[in-house]
Amino acid sequence: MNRNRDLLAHVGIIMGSQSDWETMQHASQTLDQLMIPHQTKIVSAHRTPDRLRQYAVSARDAGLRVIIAGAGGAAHLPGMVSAWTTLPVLGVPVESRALKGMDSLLSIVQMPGGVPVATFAIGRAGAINAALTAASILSLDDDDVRIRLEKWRQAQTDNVKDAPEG
Ligand code: RP5
Repeated sequence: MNRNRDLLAHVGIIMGSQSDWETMQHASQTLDQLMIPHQTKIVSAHRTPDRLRQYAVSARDAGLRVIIAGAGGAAHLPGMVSAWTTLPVLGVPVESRALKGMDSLLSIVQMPGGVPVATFAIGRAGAINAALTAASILSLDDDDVRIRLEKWRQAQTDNVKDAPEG
């Protein structure tokens, strides 16, 4: 609902390929639940390097406050975005077919000192948690976001059953 309203977006979700959307849609859905305006774009470190640079260097002036970057395999997207911006970059390793996302995870997490990427779990859990962390960052100076985030977490707690069914 709040997706791709670029002028209002506080969070940018980028991914290396259309094939990453299956995973990254969970970040977008989580931000939707929290009513946080965000934009989604395909930006590839390898296939569209100029688009990557342009996106990263203009992100802060465009109003973005956090970037969530998902990629798989030789997952250089989050690190290269961080090389071009001082905004917080949250990296989501997408599960690859060949190596089940271990390649993505290690590519994203092993950044050299001085160029940070906050790295999350492989796949859906990582995408959700990156969105929740983006919300947490925004909540530092936005009480409306803080309240919606607290309600989201409380609803999650309330939905845990006492015992398994079936
Ligand atoms: C990476 O290569 C993308 O992030 C994607 O996870 C992976 C495979 O891309 P496709 O070949 O499916 O486009 O750059």
